[in-house]
Amino acid sequence: MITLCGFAVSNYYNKVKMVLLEKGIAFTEEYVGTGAKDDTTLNASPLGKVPFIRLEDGRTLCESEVIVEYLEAAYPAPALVPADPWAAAKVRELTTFIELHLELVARELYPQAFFGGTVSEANQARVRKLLEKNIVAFKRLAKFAPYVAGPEFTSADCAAFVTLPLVAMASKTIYGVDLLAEGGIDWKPYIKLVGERPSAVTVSADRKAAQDAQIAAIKAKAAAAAKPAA
Ligand SMILES: N[C@@H](CCC(=O)N[C@@H](CS)C(=O)NCC(=O)O)C(=O)O
Repeated sequence: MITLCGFAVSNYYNKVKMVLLEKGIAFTEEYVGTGAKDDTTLNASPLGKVPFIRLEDGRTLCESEVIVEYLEAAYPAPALVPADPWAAAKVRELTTFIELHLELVARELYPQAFFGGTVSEANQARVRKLLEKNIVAFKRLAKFAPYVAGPEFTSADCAAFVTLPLVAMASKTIYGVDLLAEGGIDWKPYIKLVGERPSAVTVSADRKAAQDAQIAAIKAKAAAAAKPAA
């Protein structure tokens, strides 16, 4: 059985998990946090990023989109990428756009948007310019008809489902404006549609449970630190 390593709050982890669920592939999950220093983790994921997968014979693979492509090749049915090479490339083009030009740019905002850190005003301004430009470009490619690549649900939807709300939330928190919506991407009905799929329901419920547990742990730590020594 495949082991999916990482954690349920990670968007890239959740993209792969959604693909596994959509394809009905048997898998187990193993918690691996970021910043690992041990050889076993670094041999599997040399930058210590999640997710990565481990096969039963111990072979490992990192980089979420590479994992998705492996799963598509090894478990072709149900297909999440069209058989036609051009249509397949268009699906991959969208995933690349979503991850490279939206997520990776918005990620620079996460320390302040989600983790209580700060992002300098200069960086906020730089990221905003880039995001605005990239969102216009994404709008030219995305179909939302009703799925991001057209009438069929594809692996690009697994990327879009876990990414678009993050980009919207991060920009709303930092700039007070949901840059996706402002750029004319009506992402909420799309997320609602995809969110009704059993794979998405599972991913979202697991992510919420993991987020709630994280918040509870932070609160417990703060309460313990505030307690006067006996
Ligand atoms: N390109 C990688 C990105 C994975 C990634 O950035 N994962 C985050 C969690 S969502 C992570 O591991 N961050 C820790 C780090 O960058 O050191 C992929 O697609 O798997």
